[in-house]
Amino acid sequence: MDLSDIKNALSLEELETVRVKLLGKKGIISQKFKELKNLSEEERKKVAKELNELKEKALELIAQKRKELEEKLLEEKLKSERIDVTLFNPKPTGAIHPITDTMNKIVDFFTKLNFSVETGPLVEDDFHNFEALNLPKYHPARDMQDTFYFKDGSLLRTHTSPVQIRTMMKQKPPIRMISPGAVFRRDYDLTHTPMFHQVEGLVVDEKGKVSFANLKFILETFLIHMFGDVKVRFRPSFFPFTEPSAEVDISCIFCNGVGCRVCSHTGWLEVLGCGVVDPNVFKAVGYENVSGYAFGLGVERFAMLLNKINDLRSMYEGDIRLMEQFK
Ligand code: 2U9
Repeated sequence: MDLSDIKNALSLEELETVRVKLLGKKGIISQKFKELKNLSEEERKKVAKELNELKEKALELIAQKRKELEEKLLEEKLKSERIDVTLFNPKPTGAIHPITDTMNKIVDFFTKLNFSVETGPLVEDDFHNFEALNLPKYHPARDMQDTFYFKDGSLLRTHTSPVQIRTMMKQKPPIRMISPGAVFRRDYDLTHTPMFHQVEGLVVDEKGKVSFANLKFILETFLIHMFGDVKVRFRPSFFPFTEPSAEVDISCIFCNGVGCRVCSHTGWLEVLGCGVVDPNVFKAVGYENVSGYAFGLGVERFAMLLNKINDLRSMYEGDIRLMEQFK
């Protein structure tokens, strides 16, 4: 009996074949055990001892060989899958995140119309996030349920509006600005994440120079730029910082306004809020004899509609398989 087959096995599969040949139910060693009964008692003892020793030896050699082959396999795998991260790749890999892409398209539209891009802190105070925006103490929007507060009373901004307040307080009118950026609300479901992005716009000039009609024209042009050939409608609404206020709908881009599940069979999708700036806001920043309009939108909502994304949470999981689809 020769155990050299074990040593000569070149792969784990070959080793398994050898193991079965030697130690399997019908294997050579098992067969020899069965033949013991044909021997005399004296010989049986002797042969049985030899067979047991042989079996032990075979098991030991197989275990040894298996370890060796597994290590070799792992080494080959590591070698073949090795990535040289220092290599220069002239072609950019990866993809632009759909939220970034949508944000860029929105910002591009307004910068081409001479809006400046303003930014501000993510951690805000009560005055800039609420008070100055005609959201007095005890207003429901200030609820702990919606806002992330710090122990010292500061908070994560719930909209980018404090940037407009800060801009007005450091500049004189006219103002023609957008404030793109991250905002935070305690919300988490299919269409809401605790951090999301807004773009808000503000235009302020001498009293009488800016009107709801200007606002309507800008937003209609913007929505057709973003969504193509859609109908746009303005519905009266309420916001503490604008009066009058409106919500803006586009005809459903999935069913062309006929009615489907996405638009809840209304034929319309709500995409924007807007209005004429409330005089209380101008009072808070010390502006006099001005009028203005403002609007706000959620970038994630635009990205979901434009890219047919139905679970927003997937956007923030960093799964490369998802991002591959946006190359
Ligand atoms: C100042 C004055 C007025 C910004 C506005 C909206 C209407 C609005 C929502 C859209 C989707 C928020 O992300 S969202 O949930 N926004 O409906 N925003 S008017 O008005 C301002 C802002 C700043 C000084």
